[in-house]
Amino acid sequence: MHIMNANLYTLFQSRFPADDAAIAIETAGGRLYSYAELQRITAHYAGLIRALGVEAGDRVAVQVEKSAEALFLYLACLKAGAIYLPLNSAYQEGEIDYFLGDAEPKVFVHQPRSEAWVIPVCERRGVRHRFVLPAEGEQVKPEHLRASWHENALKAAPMLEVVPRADDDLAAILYTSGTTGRSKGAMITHRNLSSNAVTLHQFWGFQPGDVLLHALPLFHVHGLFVACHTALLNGSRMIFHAKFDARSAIDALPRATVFMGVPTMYVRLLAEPGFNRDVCRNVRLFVSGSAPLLAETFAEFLSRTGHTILERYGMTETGMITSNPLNGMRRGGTVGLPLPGVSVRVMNDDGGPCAPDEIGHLQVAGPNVLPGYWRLPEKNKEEFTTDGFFKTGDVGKIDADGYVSIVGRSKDLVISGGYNVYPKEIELLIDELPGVAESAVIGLPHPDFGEAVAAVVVRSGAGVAPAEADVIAALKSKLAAFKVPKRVFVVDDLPRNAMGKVQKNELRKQYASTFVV
Ligand code: MCA
Ligand code: AMP
Repeated sequence: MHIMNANLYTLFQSRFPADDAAIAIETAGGRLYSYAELQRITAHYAGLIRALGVEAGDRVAVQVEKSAEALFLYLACLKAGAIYLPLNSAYQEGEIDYFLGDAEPKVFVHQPRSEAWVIPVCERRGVRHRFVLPAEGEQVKPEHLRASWHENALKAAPMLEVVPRADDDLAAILYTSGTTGRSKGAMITHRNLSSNAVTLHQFWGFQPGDVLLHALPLFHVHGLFVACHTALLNGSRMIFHAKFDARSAIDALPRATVFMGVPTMYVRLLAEPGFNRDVCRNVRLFVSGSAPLLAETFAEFLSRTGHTILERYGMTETGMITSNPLNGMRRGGTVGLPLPGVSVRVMNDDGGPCAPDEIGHLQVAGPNVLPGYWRLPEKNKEEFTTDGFFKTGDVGKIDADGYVSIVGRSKDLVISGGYNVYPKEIELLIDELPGVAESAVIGLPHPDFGEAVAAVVVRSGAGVAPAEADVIAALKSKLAAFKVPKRVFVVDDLPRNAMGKVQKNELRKQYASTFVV
């Protein structure tokens, strides 16, 4: 009997262009990688993964800046049947230490600049193999050559076959912080990824000749899965910008047909006087997601460019859930309709279904939804309903036409520039600082990031009150910079309700105009 290989790489391979010279990636430095080269380098990378003794199901952790090679490393993990564990390049030692301890990867590929602390962390966590992969254009220093992922891989025998994987086998683990302050690994299967990729490719009408301007980071769902998967399934060229920069994006946009971004990127494009209809003349689709798109951004974009931004909604745990339609009505302020094959429902506090337009808890089921969290069986019970729906923690409604709107969150979460920040993780660190009795971390409206992180800190009775700059400096050494509060307010006490619970709503009101006028 012939059993289909459910490995996502097999799906990509079946869609790669027949023309070997077709370009897969164009970097900002002007380097072109053809689809043939993508496959050749990926095969070498997969060969090294195998040579290291990584077996199907073993984890490979990766914390590198965006580059074509970083994408090939992801593809090689798929091909070799390893579980890919991408980590934000901004994470600091303490954060990485936790992830390596929890996921127990066999291999860690990291950025050269963090070698000094990575070596002891890998030793402590029993990570057997360590390599470096520099950012695009970054020279490998001679002392790093021995540990260079790329150089070593090119010496390894290429892996030509694709390791067989079943639908439910894990392809990736992505850590998301939690309301307890402890990150949990979302286990993502080959089926989760392939079903969502095929759906989006079709739903967004990818067509021959599409070129994607890719300016998102490669270590989260939006940039790695949503953007790369649709482009790879289409055999498209991706113009890779290692970092989003509005002016560089404006220079590249005339050669692109599709752009995907977080709302901050749209706000920054609109802030450029040179951004206009002409720049967007060849673009057929602008997609926004990861955070709420403000109605004013949606409207200004339409008047400046003639384009209606297509807003969609998703989560690390579920991939994409809803999307405004390609051809039908794209309704600003909504995240569109459930994607084909994905079930979305709104439930009230008692667990019953909400009527149209009634606000409640959004829940989702479908082939895109994760099977559970890495080694956290109790979390799996909490986060799923008994009939198998995943509780998103988002609060919203569905109108009579089926359009979903998100109106809030039941989880204590701040989304800053498309990055999720869980207040609890930061509060735990602030509370350890000298002179601090307790703290509350909140999100405040911010013109660039949508929401920005701020902390309200209560001084302890006896001690010297901590200075704002000291709190920020202390956190910067422990946390990725995007999580560090942009402002810290020192107060005598926090507002509480009758039950003694801190009223963050009150704080949000009190400090609402911190970043906006
Ligand atoms: C950078 N900084 C930030 C953020 N980004 N602070 C708060 N929030 C942010 N998002 C800080 C840096 O730490 C630094 O601080 C200073 O701002 C300048 O940093 P720089 O690197 O120059 O910033 P940037 O390159 O301009 O970055 C802004 C950005 C970036 C382009 C909007 O944040 C970004 O790429 N966001 C996209 C995130 C994303 O891909 N999300 C998808 C997750 P300092 O000066 O103090 O060091 S997937 C997801 O959410 C689901 C599945 C979904 O639906 O998509
Ligand atoms: P993450 O855990 O980083 O994958 O972030 C997922 C969360 O981002 C969701 O639960 C939503 O709260 C939020 N999100 C994603 N897309 C949108 C959107 N279009 N509008 C509002 N919130 C969104």
